[in-house]
Amino acid sequence: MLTKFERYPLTFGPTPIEKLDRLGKHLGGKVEIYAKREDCNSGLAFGGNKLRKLEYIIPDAIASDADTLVTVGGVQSNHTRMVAAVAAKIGMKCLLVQESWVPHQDSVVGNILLSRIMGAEVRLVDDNFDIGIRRSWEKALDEVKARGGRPYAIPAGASVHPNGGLGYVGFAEEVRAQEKQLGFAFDYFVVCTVTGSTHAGMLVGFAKDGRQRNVIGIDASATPAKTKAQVLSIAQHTAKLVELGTELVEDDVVLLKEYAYPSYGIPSRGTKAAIRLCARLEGMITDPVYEGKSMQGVIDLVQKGFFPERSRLLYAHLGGAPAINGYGYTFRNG
Ligand code: 5PA
Repeated sequence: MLTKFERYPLTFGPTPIEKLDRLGKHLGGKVEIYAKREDCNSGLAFGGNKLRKLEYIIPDAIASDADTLVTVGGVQSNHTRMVAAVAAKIGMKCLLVQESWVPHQDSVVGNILLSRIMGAEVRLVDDNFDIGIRRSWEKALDEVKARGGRPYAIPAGASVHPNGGLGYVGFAEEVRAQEKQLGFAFDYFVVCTVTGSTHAGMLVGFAKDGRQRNVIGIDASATPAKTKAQVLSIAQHTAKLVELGTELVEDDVVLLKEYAYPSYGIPSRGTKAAIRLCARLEGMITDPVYEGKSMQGVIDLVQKGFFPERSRLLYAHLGGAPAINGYGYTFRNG
């Protein structure tokens, strides 16, 4: 589906699929749980989902003769850390706008620390969480121009960029190839959703064999209406780009909003319990902002019998572990 698009390789190649046997047994053994380890996808600053997206964006940045990548996220944004790493790797400058999406966040450890070490210019801005186009980011783009630079604009999460959905179309194609080797097909895919292009790309990729409604999005934005609308619009745009040939509709976007409480970036007691359980049974680290919430979703849905017996589900582990350093106090007793 992606052969006509230029790709700048930033990842190691197909990511491994690992069976989470102890977690599956602990939850009753009625379903099989697997994880696709997108968190181990690259040597660039601990990797994660943004690299798949950036692989289809960077060719345009290079062609546009830009010299500075400019993007935006919260203080502990994984996305901004990934853009800083890519800028270093391709020899561009990097300006990161880090907004106050989460209250009381530690701004000297975790992702922001890594971005600073990689030489990005980090700008702290006192604006609250929103997945839309940010004024602070537009201002930063203007400033780079005013000082004679050539900015390249990457929106939050690389999502509403015209090519933002392509990377996760590739994820679905990769899974299809791995299913052939494994000798079975997955019944469900679980994905954490915030700015939307990860989920949207998967919808387009899995729509190819009619499985788009088997993609279960777990909202971590706590603004689910906005996130759902953004997933749908990115999916529809991406479907046109890849000439999918089928129209994606609102009902194709399955987005569960039950696990995002109390708010974006704040882990609930259930999220913290999920992080601990997964770490203690599988040695797999999930974070309090994203993957801990989607893991909480997996655990709760399995326990509730949401998935029919003998289902095989594939949890997309999208990265994000460095952010846990910003939550040291929360886990001070383990
Ligand atoms: C993020 C996003 P989407 O934004 O594509 O929906 O992906 C959600 C997601 N898991 C899931 C991890 C580890 C993520 O980092 N992160 C954002 C960031 O600024 O880091 C874009 C919000």
